[in-house]
Amino acid sequence: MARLVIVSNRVPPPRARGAASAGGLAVALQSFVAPGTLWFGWSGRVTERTSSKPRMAEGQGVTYATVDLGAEDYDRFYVGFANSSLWPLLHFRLGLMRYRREDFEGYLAVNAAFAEVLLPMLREDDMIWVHDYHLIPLAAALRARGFTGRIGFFLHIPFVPPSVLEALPPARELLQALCAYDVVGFQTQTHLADFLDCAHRFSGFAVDGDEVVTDGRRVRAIADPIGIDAAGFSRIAARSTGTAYIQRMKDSLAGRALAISAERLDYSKGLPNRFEGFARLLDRFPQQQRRVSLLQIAARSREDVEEYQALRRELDRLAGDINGRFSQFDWVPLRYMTQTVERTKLAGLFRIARIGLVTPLRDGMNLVAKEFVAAQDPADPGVLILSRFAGAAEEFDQAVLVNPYDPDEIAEAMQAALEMPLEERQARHAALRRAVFDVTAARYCNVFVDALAA
Ligand code: GDG
Repeated sequence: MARLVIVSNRVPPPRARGAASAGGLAVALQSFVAPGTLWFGWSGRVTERTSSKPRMAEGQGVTYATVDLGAEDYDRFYVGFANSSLWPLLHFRLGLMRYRREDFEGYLAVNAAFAEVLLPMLREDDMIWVHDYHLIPLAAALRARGFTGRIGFFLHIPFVPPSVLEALPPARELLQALCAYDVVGFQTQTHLADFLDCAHRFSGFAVDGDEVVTDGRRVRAIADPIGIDAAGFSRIAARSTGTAYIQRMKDSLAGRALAISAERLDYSKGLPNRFEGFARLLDRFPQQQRRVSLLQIAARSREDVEEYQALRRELDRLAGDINGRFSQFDWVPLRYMTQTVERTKLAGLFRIARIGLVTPLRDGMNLVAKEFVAAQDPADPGVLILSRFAGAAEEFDQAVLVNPYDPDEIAEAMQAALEMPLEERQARHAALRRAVFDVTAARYCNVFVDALAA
C-alpha cells in the first residue's frame, strides 16, 4: 500500500488531537489519519523567515512535519493572497477582495518553499493529498522538482462560475495550477460544475466530461462531500447532557428555548444578517420574547485581516443594539461570545437546543449543520434552520431552508421552528440523520483516496 501524505495549511499539533479546534478540516481528517501517515504544513507560528527544514513530531504513529512562516511570507501568502483575495472571491464577495501582485508572488513563493521542504521526505510511490485554497500551486511546484507520483487536491470552500473568477487577475495561472493534480475534489456538484466551466474558459485545456485533458495527462474532477464522525459526535452529545456544565446552561434558561449558532467569526457565515433576523423575530412575533434565547458562539479567527476586525466591531454593535432594545431585567435575548468552547461542551449545547441556526451567506459544506443534526435526541429533536447557500443544503432538503440575505425569512423560519409540532420535528430529523450517518468523514476520506489511487 502506498503511503498517504496529507498536506494542509495548518497542521494540528499531535497533543491537541481531539481537543478544541474551530476549523472544519482538522476535525474531519483527525479521525481518519492512520499510523504511517505523514502530515505536512504550516506550524501556525510566524518567525523571522520561513523555515527551510521541517520540525518533526510523532503522535499515535502519525508523523507531523511543520514549518514556520516568515513575517513577510505570512503577510503576503496567508493574510494577503489566501485570505484577502481567494477567500472572499471564492465566497462570491468581490467587494471584499483585495489583490496585490506581490501577494500573489508571495503565495507562489511559499508554495515553492513548501515543495522544497517536502520533497526530500517523499518516497516515489507516495500518494499526496493536498487540502484547500492556500496550497493550489503545490502540485505544480512538486512536479517542477521532479515528483511524478499521484497528487490530489480537495477544495473545502466553494468554487465560483467564470463570471466571478474572471475578476481575479491570475485566474488563468490558478486554473492551470489546479490542472497539475491527478484528482481535484469539491464539496458539491455545483462547485464541480463551476470548476469545469472555469477550466474550459481559463485553463486552455480541453474538458471531456468530468476530466480536463492537459498535455499528456487527465485531471479527474469529483464531488466528494465532507462529513463528520456522526456516531461519535452523537455519543459525546448524549453523554455531555449529564454534565454540570450543561445543567448550568439549562438552569440559566429556566425552561426557555435555546437557539444556537457556532462558527468562526467570519463574514462568510452571515452573522449580521442572522442577528438582524433574530431581532425581526422578537419584533414581529413579540410572543417569543422571554421564550427564546440565542446563544451565538463566534470563535475569533484571522484577526490580522482587516475585514475580520471590521466584522467584529459590527457584531459588537449589533449585539449591544439587540440586547439594549429587547432585554428585560431577568432575560437577555442574545448571548454572544467570541471565545471557543470545548468540543464536548459544544456537542451538549447542540443537543439541548431547540433551534440550530446555520445561515452562512456562502459555505463550502458547513460541518456545524451536520454536527447539530447528529447531536439531537431523535425522540425530541431540535430544528435545523439552514442557508440555501451552504453546501450542506444539497444533502439536507428536510432542513428549514432559508435565504440568509432576508432577515424576515430567518425570523419566519425561527417562528415556524418554535411552533413546530413534535411529529414534524421527528420526521425532518430522521431524514437529516440518515444523511449525516450516510455521508461521514470516513466515507469522504475513502472516496477521495480511492479516486486518487485509481
Ligand atoms: C471549512 C469550510 C467546510 C466552531 N466553533 C467552535 C468549534 N467549531 C468547529 C465546529 C466545526 C468546525 O469548527 C467548523 O467547520 P465548518 O465546516 O462549519 O466551517 P469552516 O471552519 O469554515 O470550514 C466549510 C469545512 O472547511 C470542511 O470541509 O465544511 O464549508 O468553510 O467542527 O464544530 N469547535 C469548538 N469550539 C468552538 O467554539 N470546539
